[in-house]
Amino acid sequence: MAFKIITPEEAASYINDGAKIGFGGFTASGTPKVVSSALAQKAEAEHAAGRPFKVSLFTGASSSDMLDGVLARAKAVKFRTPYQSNKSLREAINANEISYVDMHLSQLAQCLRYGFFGKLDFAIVEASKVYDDGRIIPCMGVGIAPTVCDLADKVIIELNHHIPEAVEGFHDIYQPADPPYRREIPVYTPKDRIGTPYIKVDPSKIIGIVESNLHDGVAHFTEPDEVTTKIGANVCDFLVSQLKKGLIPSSFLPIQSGVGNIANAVLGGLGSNPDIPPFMMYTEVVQDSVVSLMKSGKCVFASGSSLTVSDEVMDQIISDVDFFRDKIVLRPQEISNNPEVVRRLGLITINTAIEADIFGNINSTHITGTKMMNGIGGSGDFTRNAYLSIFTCPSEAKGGKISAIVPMVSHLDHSEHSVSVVITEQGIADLRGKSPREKAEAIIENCAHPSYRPLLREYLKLERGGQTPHSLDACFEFHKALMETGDMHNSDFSKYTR
Ligand code: 0RQ
Repeated sequence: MAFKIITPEEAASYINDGAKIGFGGFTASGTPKVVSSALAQKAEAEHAAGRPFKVSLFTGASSSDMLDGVLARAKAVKFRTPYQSNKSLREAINANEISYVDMHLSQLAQCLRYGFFGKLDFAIVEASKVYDDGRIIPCMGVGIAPTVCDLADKVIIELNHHIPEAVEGFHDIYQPADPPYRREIPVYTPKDRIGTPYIKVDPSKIIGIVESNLHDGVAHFTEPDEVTTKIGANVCDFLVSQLKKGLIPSSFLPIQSGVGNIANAVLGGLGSNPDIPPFMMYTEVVQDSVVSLMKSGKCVFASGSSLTVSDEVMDQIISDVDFFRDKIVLRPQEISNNPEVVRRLGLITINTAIEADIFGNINSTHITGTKMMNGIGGSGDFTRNAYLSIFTCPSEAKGGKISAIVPMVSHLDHSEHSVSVVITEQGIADLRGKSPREKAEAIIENCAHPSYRPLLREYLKLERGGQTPHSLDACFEFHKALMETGDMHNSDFSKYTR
């Protein structure tokens, strides 16, 4: 080995207060796991000695508790982008202790190259194999790893022995040229490989190799319940109806799906529906359900930025690497989520909303307009450029006290111009070709929970004309009722006049 083996503590010792660190990986998959804990301990020691210590973190997407959690609890995070889903970090963000920039995932690598975030001091990336000339084979998540290895002054590699060297060949590493020299990204089908199976790092920048032997720690999804199963069935019914009408080509189109319990149930539904032909995925996260669909032959190929699977499923993949090698490609997120490629391939995109309004605008990120949940993630990269963009959510949350269908979203992530279809367990609102008034009728009638439909209709009666019949006095009455009484059912539209 041409590089020095160092301990996590030695790696952390090079990192000083104010450092900007770019991490490889995407979700927990491929996220470095051990230097971050040593860094958290260093931060705590520095704080105990009365000295400041905070760093800026740039990752692919969410990471894991081994990175975001330990550093947030050590109060060691100054700045964070582009996405997170960690409880401790979320609490610190919402307590305004961390500067959090919620970004489209496809844009981060290029924004770093353009210099929009200043200079990166360190890259910390996980690898399954390191060659003496500086080529590294990532683990099962790529994210922004190639870009941060190029841009950072110093590189620390975590060599994770849990992922076998045999995963070499799963990755396709490609970075586009920057404007004004960028050409088209030559991905014409989800299977196309356009780059190298390795990341090339300048060997002179590698400080050392830290060894680890750890799972990613991805938890199993909960089994679909009645509501998520019904949402999955509604998505399938909709797609089958589109196939039968010839509005989706009979060979079908590649699918993108978000993460989470609903997305898992939707994919399960697609897998068991005999009217859906075998399909490919062009997505960011390949999750447990996709692996099952590959084994059954329903999903024939998946392109993503990570294999975000439970530890048990990862072990199955590792023990059967040759079965999966020609069925999966792992790309940097600026390619897996690239708007140009998404538009060209004609994706059917399925993402989850926190709330939708009656005109088809979507809030994916903020609770009651103020508190950050996770972030927009890749949902905007895909939605805006989809062949068919679908948003799913249960019609109500928190035991019915919250309606997911509201008069006006309290935060806007995806506008009505980008959203083709809204689906809840109640039904399907196909918004294509509909005016705002027609959209409102379809969403209230088909998607809202029956206990909220009369209130939503009362809201519409307050309209004062115009293309989009809002009442700006009353549009947040649902949210006000929730904040004041704890239940959106207590919305009272009689206090507003037309
Ligand atoms: O709360 O955790 O306390 O039970 O939100 O909601 O229904 O379990 O759904 O896990 O799929 O998450 C939009 C957050 C949905 C996610 C969101 C509460 C609800 C529950 C979770 P509890 P569910 P999911 C790919 C694409 C944006 C990024 C994206 C997300 C918790 O899908 O972050 O799409 N998406 N990325 O009770 C108050 C409401 C609520 C609500 C739900 N209206 N008000 N609470 N909840 N609706 C991923 C990547 O980019 C990597």
